Amino acid sequence: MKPKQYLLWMAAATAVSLSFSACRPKGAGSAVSGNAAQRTYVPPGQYDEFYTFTSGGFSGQMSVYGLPSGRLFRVIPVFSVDPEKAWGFSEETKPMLMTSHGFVPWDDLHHIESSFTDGMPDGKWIFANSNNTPRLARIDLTTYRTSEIIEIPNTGGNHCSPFTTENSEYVIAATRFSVPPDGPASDVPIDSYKENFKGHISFVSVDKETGEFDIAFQLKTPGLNFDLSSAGKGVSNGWLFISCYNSEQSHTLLEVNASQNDKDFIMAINWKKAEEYFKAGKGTKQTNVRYAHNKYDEHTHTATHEIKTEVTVLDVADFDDLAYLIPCPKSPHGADVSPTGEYIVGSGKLAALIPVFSFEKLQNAIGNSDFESERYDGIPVMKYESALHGEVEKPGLGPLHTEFDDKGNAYTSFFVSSEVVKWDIKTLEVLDRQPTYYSVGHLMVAGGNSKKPYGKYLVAYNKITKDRFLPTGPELAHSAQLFDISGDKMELLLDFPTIGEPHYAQSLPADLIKDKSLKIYDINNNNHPFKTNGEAEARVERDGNIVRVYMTTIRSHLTPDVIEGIHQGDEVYFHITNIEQDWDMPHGFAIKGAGNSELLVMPGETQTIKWVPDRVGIFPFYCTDFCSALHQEMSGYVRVSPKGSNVALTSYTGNK
Ligand code: RUQ
Ligand code: CUA
Repeated sequence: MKPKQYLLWMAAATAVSLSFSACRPKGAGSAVSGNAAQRTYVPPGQYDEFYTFTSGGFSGQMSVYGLPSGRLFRVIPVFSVDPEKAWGFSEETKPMLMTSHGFVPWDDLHHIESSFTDGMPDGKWIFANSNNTPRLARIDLTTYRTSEIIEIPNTGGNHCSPFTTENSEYVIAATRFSVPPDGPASDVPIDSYKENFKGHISFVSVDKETGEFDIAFQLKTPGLNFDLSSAGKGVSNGWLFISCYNSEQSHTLLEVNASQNDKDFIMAINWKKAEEYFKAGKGTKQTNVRYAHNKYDEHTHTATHEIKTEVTVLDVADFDDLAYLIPCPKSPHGADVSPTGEYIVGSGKLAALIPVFSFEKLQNAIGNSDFESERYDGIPVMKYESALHGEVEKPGLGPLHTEFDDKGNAYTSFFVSSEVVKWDIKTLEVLDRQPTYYSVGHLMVAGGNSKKPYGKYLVAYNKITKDRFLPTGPELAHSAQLFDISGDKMELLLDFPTIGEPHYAQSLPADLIKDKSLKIYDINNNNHPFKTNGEAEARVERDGNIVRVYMTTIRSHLTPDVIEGIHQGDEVYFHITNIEQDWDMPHGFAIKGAGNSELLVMPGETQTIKWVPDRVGIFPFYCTDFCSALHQEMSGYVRVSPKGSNVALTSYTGNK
C-alpha cells in the first residue's frame, strides 16, 4: 500500500474498532473459561502468587496489584502529589517533585521496569518514567516509596524510557520529541527542525548497592522521535534497540507528515562500545544544562533536591561503530527483544505484518559492511532483508507491543483489531488469537521481558472499556484483562479496573519480594533533624513568626494535645514523630484549615506539615487513621490569638 492508502485504511480500521455495535466480538460475555472464578480466586487470608506493578499513565502514580486476583494493594505516588500520603505536601517530600522548572506536581507515567540481575528481576527497585517533564524515578521495593527522581536534560518528552540493561548497569531514557540541545542557542525557528533538532539518548547508571542514579553520558542522534526500546540480553547483551518514527523529520501535522516513509527505523546501539568511548574520555562536556536530582533519605526521612549543570555528550555521527539503523515498516512502536536476545520484534502501528529481526544477521551485516549506499544523517542503514529473520504474516491490525513466555512463544497486542495474538518466535506462525475488550495497548506476561519469563499469566491493558463495568459517567475505568497462557489457547479469566491509564506493568513473584517488605522504621535510626525523642521531649518553640511543634503519636493520644500562644499568620510546622514500633500502626494528623493535606506517619518516622492559621479561634486537630478503639479520642486543640497577643506559648497533654 502507498502511504495515503495506509492512512485511509488506518482511519477505516479505527472507525470500525470504535463503533462497537459493528465489531464487538461475538460472545463477549461468555468468552470466559468455565472455571475462571476458581483460577483467580484467592481465598481470604491467602496471598497472591505475583505482585504486579502497574503504571498509572496520566495519574502520575504507580499501583500495586496481586495476580491472579486483580486485588489492588497500594497506589504509590511517583510524579504526582498525593494528599493521602502527603506526597508533595509534607515538607520532607516536597523536594522530590522539584525540577529545573520549579515544583512540578504532576506527570504522565508511562512505563515501569524492574531492576535486573543477569536479565532477571532482582526485586530491588522498580523504575518509572515521566513523559512530560522528562524524569526518571526509582521506587524502593522494601518501602514501596519513590526514593529518587532525576530529570533528563536535552530531552522533550521522555516516552522512550526507562529501559534497563541486563544487570541494571543503565536505565535508558530517550527523547520522544527531538529538540535543539538545551541552552540559549535553542531559540531557533521551528521549521529549522532538520538542521537544529537533535535526539538524545541518556544512559543513567544505577549504583549496585544503593541504586543511586547518575547520568553517565548521553548519545546525540539525528532528530528522530524515539518511541520505545529494549536492551539486548543474552546473546545481544551490550546492545540497545530503539524504535524511531518521524524519519521524515517533520515538525508539523505529524499524523500525515510523519507517515510518508514506507519504513522508519529501529536504531541498534552498541552501548558497551559507547561506554568504552565515554570511559576513554571521548565526548564533550555540555555545561549549559540544568537538571534536578532528588533523593529521599530513609534515615533523615527527608528528601534533598539539587540542580546539576553538566552532562557528557557523544555524537553518534562522530563514531563509526555506535549506531545502526534497521528499516522497520510504518511508524514502529514496540521494539521487543526475545528471552534469548536473538530476536528483535518491531511493531509498526500502521503495518500489516510484524518484522522479526535477527541479532546474528545484524552482526553479520555489520561485519560485512552490508549497508544501504546512503547513510541517514551520518548513520549506516542496514538492508531490511539483511537483518530480517522473517515476518509474521496477517497477524492483525495495529500491532503495538510484544512479550514472551517460557515456551518460545510471543504475544503481540493489536490496538485496532482489539486482540492479543500468540505466535511462535522461530516459525513465525500464528498460533492463537483472543479478543480484548477493547483496544489493547500494552500487554504484560509475567517476567515477559526477562531472560526466563515466568509465563502462566498475561495481562492486557486496554485503552477503552465501554460496556465492561457499571457506568461511572463520561469516563470509565480503564481495564486490565487477565489471561491464562499456560495452555495452547489463551483463556480469559478476569477483568479488573486500574488506576489512571495503565501503560506497562511488571509482575514479580511474591516470594521474591514479600519478605523484604519493611515493617517499621527503627526509631533509633531516625536521624530526622526535628525528631521528638519520646513524649517527655514533646514541646512547642517559637522563633519569630515560625513555630515548631515537636509532637509524638502513640495509641491513643497526641503529645502535646493542647497548644496556646499561636498567632494568626504564624508559620506553624507540626513535626510529628510516630513513636510506635509496631507493624501497620501509622498515625495520621490533620488540622482544620490546612491548605495542604493530612500526614500519615509510619511507625518510627518523623514527618512535617506546615500550617498557617488564617483567623483567630480554636482549631481542633486529630489522628486520621483509625488506629485503636480510642482513635476518636486521639485529638487536640490549638488556640490561635491575634498577631502580637500576649497569650503565652504553652503546650501540654493531660496535666498542665
Ligand atoms: S506506549 S500503548 Cu506510552 Cu508504552 Cu504503547
Ligand atoms: Cu492514631 Cu487514630
